[in-house]
Amino acid sequence: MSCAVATTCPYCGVGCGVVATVTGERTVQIAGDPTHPANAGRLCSKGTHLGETVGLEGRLLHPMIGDARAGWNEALDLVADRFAAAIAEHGPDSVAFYVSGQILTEDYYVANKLMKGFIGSGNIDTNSRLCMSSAVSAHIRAFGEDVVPACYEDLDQADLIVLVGSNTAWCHPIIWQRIEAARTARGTKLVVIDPRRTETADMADLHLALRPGSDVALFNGLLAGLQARGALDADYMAAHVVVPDGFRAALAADFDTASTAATCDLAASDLEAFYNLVATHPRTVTLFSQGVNQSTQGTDKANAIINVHLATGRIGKPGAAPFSITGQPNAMGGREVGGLASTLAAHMDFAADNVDRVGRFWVAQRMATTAGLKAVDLFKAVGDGRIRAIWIIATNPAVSMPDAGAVRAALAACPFVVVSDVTADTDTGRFAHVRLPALAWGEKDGTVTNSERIISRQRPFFPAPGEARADWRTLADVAARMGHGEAFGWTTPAEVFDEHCRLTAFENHGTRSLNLAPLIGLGEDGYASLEPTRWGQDREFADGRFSTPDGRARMIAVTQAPLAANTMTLNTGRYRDQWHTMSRTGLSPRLSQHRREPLLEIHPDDATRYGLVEGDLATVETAQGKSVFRVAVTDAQRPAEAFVPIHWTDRTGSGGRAGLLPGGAVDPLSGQPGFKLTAMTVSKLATEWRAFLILRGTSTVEPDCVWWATAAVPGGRLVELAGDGDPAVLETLLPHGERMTAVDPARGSLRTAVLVEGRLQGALFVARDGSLPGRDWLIAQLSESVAPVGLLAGRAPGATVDRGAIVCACFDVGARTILTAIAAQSLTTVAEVGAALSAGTNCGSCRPAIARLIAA
Ligand SMILES: Nc1nc2c(c(=O)[nH]1)N[C@H]1C(S)=C(S)[C@@H](COP(=O)(O)OP(=O)(O)OC[C@H]3O[C@@H](n4cnc5c(=O)[nH]c(N)nc54)[C@H](O)[C@@H]3O)O[C@H]1N2
Ligand SMILES: Nc1nc2c(c(=O)[nH]1)N[C@H]1C(S)=C(S)[C@@H](COP(=O)(O)OP(=O)(O)OC[C@H]3O[C@@H](n4cnc5c(=O)[nH]c(N)nc54)[C@H](O)[C@@H]3O)O[C@H]1N2
Ligand code: SF4
Ligand SMILES: [Mo]
Repeated sequence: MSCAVATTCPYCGVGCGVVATVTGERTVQIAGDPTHPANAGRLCSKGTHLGETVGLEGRLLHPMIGDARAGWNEALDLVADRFAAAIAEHGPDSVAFYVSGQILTEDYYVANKLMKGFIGSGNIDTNSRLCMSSAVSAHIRAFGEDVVPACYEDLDQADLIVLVGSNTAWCHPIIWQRIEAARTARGTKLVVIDPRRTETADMADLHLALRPGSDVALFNGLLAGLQARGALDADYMAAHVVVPDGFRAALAADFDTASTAATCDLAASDLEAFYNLVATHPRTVTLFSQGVNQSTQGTDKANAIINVHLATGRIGKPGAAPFSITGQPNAMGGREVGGLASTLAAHMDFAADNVDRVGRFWVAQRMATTAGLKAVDLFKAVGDGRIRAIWIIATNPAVSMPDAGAVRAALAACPFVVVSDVTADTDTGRFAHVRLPALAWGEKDGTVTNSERIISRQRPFFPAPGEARADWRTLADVAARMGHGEAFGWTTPAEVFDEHCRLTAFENHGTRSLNLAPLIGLGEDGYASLEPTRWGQDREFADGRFSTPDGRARMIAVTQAPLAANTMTLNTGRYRDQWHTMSRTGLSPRLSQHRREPLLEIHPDDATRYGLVEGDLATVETAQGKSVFRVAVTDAQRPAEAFVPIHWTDRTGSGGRAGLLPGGAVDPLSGQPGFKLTAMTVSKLATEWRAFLILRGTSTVEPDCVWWATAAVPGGRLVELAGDGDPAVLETLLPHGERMTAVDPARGSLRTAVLVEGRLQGALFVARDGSLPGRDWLIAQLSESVAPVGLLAGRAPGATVDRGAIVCACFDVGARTILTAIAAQSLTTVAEVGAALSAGTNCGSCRPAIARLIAA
C-alpha cells in the first residue's frame, strides 16, 4: 500500500511543496506538489533527487555518550545535570544553545522558550546569524520590524528584477524559473550585481561585476542617479518615510557617476544603463542574499537597497519590493519565534515591557533580560571558558563558522558539548560528549516558513528509525528534568504550534505585523490538514504604514566603508547540486556528478602570475588557516579574486575546507561574518603522483596522503588522491578479491582492479605523469555484473572520448555529448538541446549551463 504525503522540501528557503509516495521500507518517489503556491509542481535538481538521500546509511540512530551507546534516560539525565550544574555554579550565561534554520518552528520555539524563559539567558543563537541576520537588522532599522514585504508573485509581475549578491539559478532555482518565465511572458529585464560571472549573471541583460564590498557606493550612486533623473517619489516620502536631514542634498553632492564607477570598478556607461533601467521601471524587485548579507557592512548594504525602494515608493505594490531571500527552509520560522540571540520572541526585542509580556505569557521562571551572544562571540566565549556547556542542534559549526579552526579548538576545550543531529559522524559531532539522534526529513512533523512568509507543513512519511526523536521533544524532556515539566508538557507538535501562535497574538494590538491569531485553535485535525498559509498581507506595508511608533519607514544614511588595498581576495559560496556540509546531498550519486571536487576558481592572469594551470592543486592561505583545492582557471572571476565552495568537510576530503579561511570580523549591527572577502595568498602544491580510487558500496575512507576528496557515484564512491612517496600503500584501501595489476615503470603508472566473481569491487589508478583516464567508464563498470576484459585500459575498447563533465544531473548528460549534438544537429536554443537529448527538460537547473555551451 502506498499513499501520497504532501510535505515541504528540506533544502532552500524557496519552500517548494513536495508530494512523497512511499514505495518500500526506506524508498520514496518524489514529485513537485502542483497545488503548492511556491512551486506549482516544479522542483530543482536537489528537490528532484531527494529520494536518493533518505536511506539509513550514516544515520545516528541511538543516543551516544562518548563512543558508547546509551539509553535516552541516561543521556537526557546527563544533559540536564550538566547544564543545571553549570548554571548553579557559574550562572545562566555560562550555557548556550546554537541552533539552525533547518529545525522546525516547533523545535525552535521550544529551544527559545527554554533558554530565554527558564534558563534565563539570551545565549541561544543560530546559523541564521551567518545567513540573513544583516537583512533582519536592516528591516528593523527601516521598517521597525523584521518583515519581508514581498511575495513570489511580485517576481511574476515585475518589469525589472535586480539580483544583488545572489546566484539565484543555483541557490534558489525555482525562483529562478519564475524569473525566466516572467522574462518570457512580459519581457522583464534582469540586472545581476555580483563580482563573479555566475550562471545567473551570464543570463542577465546587464551584469555589473562590481568590486567586492562596494554595494553601498553602488546603491547610493543609484539613488543619486534616480534623483538626477527626477525618478524619486516625493509624495510617497513626504507621507510615509522619515528622511534624514540633508540626505538628498548630500546625495547630489557626493555621487557623480564617474566617482561611483571608480569606487565600484565598473564602466560609467554600465552604471548609466543601470540607472536608466531602474528610473524607467516602476515595477522593480531587488532580490538580495549572501553577497549583501555576508559582509562586514551587510546591514548598510541592505539598507542602501531598501533606501532606493522607499525613495521611489516601490514597496507594498505588485511587482515592486526589496526582497531579502532566505537560505534555509526555516530561516524565517526561526525569526518568527525569535530564535536569534538579539531578539526575544515573536518579533519582540528585549525592551522591558516585552520581557514582562513574554514572561507573563510563558509563566517564566527566569526571564533573560538582555540579548545573548551572537554566533561569533558565542564561540569565542566557549573558547575562553565563559561558556561551559553548549548544545548544538542541526548545524555543523566546525565546518561552517568563520575561522572554523578556532571554533574546533573552542569545542575541544569546552567541558560539555551536546550535539543533536541526524548524521552519526560529522566534524562537529567528533567534539561531542553526548550525541542525540534526531528525526530527519520524511520523519519529522511540524511547520516551516519560506521566504515569502508562507507557513507549510513538513509531514512524516517514514516511521522514526532506531531511537531517533523529534528535536522539540528532546528539548522538552531536558526542560522537564531541569524542573520545568509543566511549561514544557506538550504531547504533540500541534500543541507547540498553537502556543507559538498564541504568543504572536498576545497583547499584540496591531503593534506587530506577525500575528498568527487566525491559526490559533487549529486542533490536531486542523494542524494535520493545514494548507500552505501566508501570514500578514500578500504585500506588507501596502497602506504605507510601517511598524515604527510613528508608522513611518526610515531612510538610513549609509556610507561606503573603505575598501582594502589590492591584494588577492577570497570569496566563498555554493555549488548548484550540493547543500552545505553535504550530509544529505553528498549521498546522491547524481547530485555529486555536477562538481566532484572542491575547485579554486581563479582568473587566467592570476594563474599565470602564480604559475598554476588547470587541474593543478593549490594551497590557499589566509591569516586564519590554509586548505588545498583543485585549480580551475576561468575568466568568470575578476583578476585578483578567487572563489571556493563551502561544502567539503573532514569526512569528504583533506582539502577544500573553506571554513578554515575566513576571519571572524562581523557586521557591527548584525554580527554577521564577512564570509565573502578575505585576504589570501595562493601557491602551487606539487605532488609526485596523482591517483583515483573507485570503491563499491557506501563505506567511507580517509586516506593518508597529501590530498584527497571523495564523492558518491552510482554503486559506490570515487576518491581523487595526490601524494608523494610509494603509492603502493594505497592498495591497502582496496577490498579483498581477485587482483589484476598493470605497472608501467617508464610512465610511473600503477593500475589495479579487484574483482569478486567477475564483478568490479574496486580499482586504483596511479600516474606520475598526470595521465589518468576519465573516471566515468570505470565507474559505470560498478553497475555491470561482469567486468569487461581490458578493464585496466580504463576505457571501453575502441572508445576515445568520454561524455565530459555532467551538465544535466536528471538525465545524466555530459558537456561533450551536448557540444557534439549542438555541432552535429546545428542546435541553437536550450529547447532544441532539450528536444534532442532531454537535457534540461526536467528540473531545469542546468539550463543556464546549456545556454553557455550553445554560446561557446
Ligand atoms: N545549491 C545550493 N543552494 C542553496 C544552498 C546550498 O548550500 N546549495 N544553501 C542555501 C542557503 S542557507 C543560502 S544562505 C542561500 C545562499 O544563496 P546565494 O546568496 O545566492 O549564494 P552564495 O553562493 O553564498 O553567494 C551569492 C553570490 O554573492 C556574490 N558576492 C560575493 N561578494 C559580493 C559583494 O561584495 N557584492 C555582491 N553584490 N555580491 C557578492 C558571490 O560571488 C556569489 O555568487 O542558498 C540556499 N540555497
Ligand atoms: N565560508 C562560508 N561559510 C559559510 C557560508 C558561506 O557562504 N561561506 N554560508 C553560511 C550559511 S548562509 C549557512 S546557512 C551555514 C550552513 O552551515 P551548517 O548549518 O553548518 O550546514 P549543514 O550541513 O546544513 O548542517 C546541518 C546539520 O544538521 C543536520 N540535520 C539536518 N536535519 C536535522 C534535524 O531535523 N535535526 C537535527 N538535530 N539535525 C539535523 C545535518 O545532518 C547536518 O549535520 O553555513 C555558513 N557558512
Ligand atoms: S528550489 Fe529546489 S532546493 Fe529549493 S525548496 Fe525548491 S526544490 Fe527544494
Ligand atoms: Mo544560509
